[in-house]
Amino acid sequence: MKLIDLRSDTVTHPTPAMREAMAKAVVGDDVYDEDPTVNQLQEMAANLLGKEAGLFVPSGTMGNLASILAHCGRGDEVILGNKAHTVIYEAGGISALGGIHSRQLPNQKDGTISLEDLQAAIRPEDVHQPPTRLIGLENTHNRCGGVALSPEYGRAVRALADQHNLLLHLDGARIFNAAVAQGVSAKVLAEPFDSVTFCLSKGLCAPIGAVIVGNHAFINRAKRIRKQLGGGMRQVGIVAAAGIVALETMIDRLAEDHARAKQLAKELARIPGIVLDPGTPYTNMLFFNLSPDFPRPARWVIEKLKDKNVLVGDDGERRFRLVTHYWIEEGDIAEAVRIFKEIMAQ
Ligand code: TLP
Repeated sequence: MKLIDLRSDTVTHPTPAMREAMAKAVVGDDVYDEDPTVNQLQEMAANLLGKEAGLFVPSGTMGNLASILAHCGRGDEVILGNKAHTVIYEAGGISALGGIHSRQLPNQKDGTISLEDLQAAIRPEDVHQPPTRLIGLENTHNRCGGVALSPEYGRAVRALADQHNLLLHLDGARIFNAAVAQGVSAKVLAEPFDSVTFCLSKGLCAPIGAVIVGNHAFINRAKRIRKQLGGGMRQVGIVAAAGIVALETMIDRLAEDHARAKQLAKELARIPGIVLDPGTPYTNMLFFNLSPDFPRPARWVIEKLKDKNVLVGDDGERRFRLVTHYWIEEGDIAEAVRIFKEIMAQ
């Protein structure tokens, strides 16, 4: 029986075309900048996002960490949303390893931080306060339901950052989902930012890796930091080869994942005991709650689903997260819904 794994798009395996490209990849020592496949991937990434240069890193977490460390010194402050992945899921790396102070402002339901809150949080020149250096945003925004931030919002934050001489970083782990969902290019979404991290190993299906992009000076600083973090890899073209296939063939099809998430939402909404977040899903993520009258916690439902080969994520006692991806096919949605219905009626 097929395992229907809806926990995350991080669970995706490489496609057959990726495995073939990996087997045939021409490699070199990337710490010497001599891996032609890595160089090709970095150049493709930079072009796609309209930046001068790119840097291949092992994970989205390292991409955000190296970027923020490249922008901020010890004691500097970065403004982040309180639901940002960097705040919740990156083990406090920016503080632990960079001595960077994070100022966490409320994320609105649409994944943004209000311009008023941003404006009010920017510190004056004052010896008592850490200097504000950077603003970090996330697109799509994971904990805000996979919602996509618009190009207009990015530009408005850029204008504010410019008034105060601040830098802007984007955790664009799923920037291509945001682009496809809004019918705009990733370049347009990336344009207001000094640096962007995006992931190859989520909806794009590559087994490992993320790329950070920005100007040459930023990428040079990030490269030294990547080395400090132990992320200087050698014949890593073997992995980058899958990333090239990902960028060439896996972006436009993300629309299918979004359509399947919508289909899943429509059918789950009909099951008594399930209460969908209004407006959801925006992209490939679906968040929903158990209704107050449902007698059991999410964990109970999750264990029952697991017994039937359906894996879903929880996001609190009575809340779920389901994520669609390349390996979730048409029939899997109907099957997952059928099993959900059966369990919710027990
Ligand atoms: N997110 C994972 C978990 O860590 C929660 C997931 O299953 O969604 N930025 C964003 C917005 C992310 O969602 C993630 C991964 C990362 C960064 C980190 O990427 P990796 O896992 O490559 O370090």
